[in-house]
Amino acid sequence: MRALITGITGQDGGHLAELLHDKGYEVYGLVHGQNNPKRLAVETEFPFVTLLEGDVTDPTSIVRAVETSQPDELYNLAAISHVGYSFKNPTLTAEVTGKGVLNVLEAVRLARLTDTTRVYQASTSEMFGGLDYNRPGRGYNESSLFHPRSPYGAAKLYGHWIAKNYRESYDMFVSCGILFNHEGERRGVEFVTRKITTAVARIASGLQDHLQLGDLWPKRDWGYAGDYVRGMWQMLQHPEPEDFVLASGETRSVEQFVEAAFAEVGVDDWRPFVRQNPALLRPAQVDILLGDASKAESELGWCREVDFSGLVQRMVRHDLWLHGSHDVRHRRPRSRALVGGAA
Ligand code: NAP
Ligand code: G4F
Repeated sequence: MRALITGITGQDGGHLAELLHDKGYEVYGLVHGQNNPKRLAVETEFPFVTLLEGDVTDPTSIVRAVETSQPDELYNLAAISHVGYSFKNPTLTAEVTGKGVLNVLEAVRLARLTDTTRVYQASTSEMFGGLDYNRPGRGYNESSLFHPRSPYGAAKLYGHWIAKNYRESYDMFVSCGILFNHEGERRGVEFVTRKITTAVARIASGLQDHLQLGDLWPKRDWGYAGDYVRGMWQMLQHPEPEDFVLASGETRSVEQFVEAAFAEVGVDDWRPFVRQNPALLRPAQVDILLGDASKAESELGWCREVDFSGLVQRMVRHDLWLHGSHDVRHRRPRSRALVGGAA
């Protein structure tokens, strides 16, 4: 089996490359930019991946990548994925995160692979928006109403609907995973969980004295990325292309994440180490996300293995190891992920 992953240099791209390689796939990955610093990290950590150059905003390059790799499965993970950044760069976000999906789907059609290539589209819980009027008690599921609250969410909603349109119009096997927040050792440090665990490790190691954050009250449904990429693969093994929610079914505030991360290094009174920076506030906020993954659990047999405390623990331990704490309790973690990314 051959798989092409767009977004190979991102968090999920790494986890998925590892999973598919372990399953015996020939793995291809798309890298964009003429001198992408993350390329070397992928080459070092995943030497088994064949890297192809291409940008989802450049249709020709995607057709070329699809024709070269002839994938049985195509995982479209490429995106501008940072919500805050999308407010500052809405046009670029629309091009990459929205129209990029169309370019990927068209590439499969132009390469005449609609009958053979199964496509996974990385949709998101950001499409729900977390408002009072559309919030179901048990959590958002595949039938819940969408109300995106950011240029990122709006671009993803276009990607979601064009993916469904290609499924219906051309009978393509295109499945959309509506994934709630998933984190881990490979998470970019621009996202709040990794920003927190990096800072906690550095504060504990005497390398930093405080952490600047935006809003502490928003709630997210946080899971572990390794569990979620397994769900992506399971969606493409399902007999029919459908949409599936992946979520933990629990929601916690940013403040609760901060508290749990500091507790890992024995700090109960974390407030002296945290300052709010108004520059980190967003023009519109998603107040609360909570997902209901019942469909994926019953139809795919998906379940998560890492719970919230396990997630926080492995991220803090990884960052303690990465940032040079000499405390013997901070053994090198089992993960092979070495790359934290730039601040
Ligand atoms: P990520 O770490 O931000 O990775 C995004 C990837 O997209 C990177 O490899 C990036 O490459 C690539 N990319 C950006 N612009 C591109 C372009 N013009 N052409 C080709 N590639 C481009 O995101 P992630 O956390 O792994 O998430 C994977 C996907 O799932 C994304 O689509 C994200 O929106 C979606 N999602 C994520 C979550 C989550 O909680 N992690 C939840 C729901 C949905 P460079 O880094 O080399 O620029
Ligand atoms: O970690 P975040 O940036 O993730 P967010 O906005 O929930 O988006 C992530 O999850 C989505 C799925 O729901 C994905 F589709 C998306 O690609 C991305 O992976 O922020 C989480 C919360 C927000 O409420 C944010 O305002 O943390 C708050 N926050 C507070 N201080 C901060 C910060 N977020 C960031 N990134 N940095 C801060 O300093």
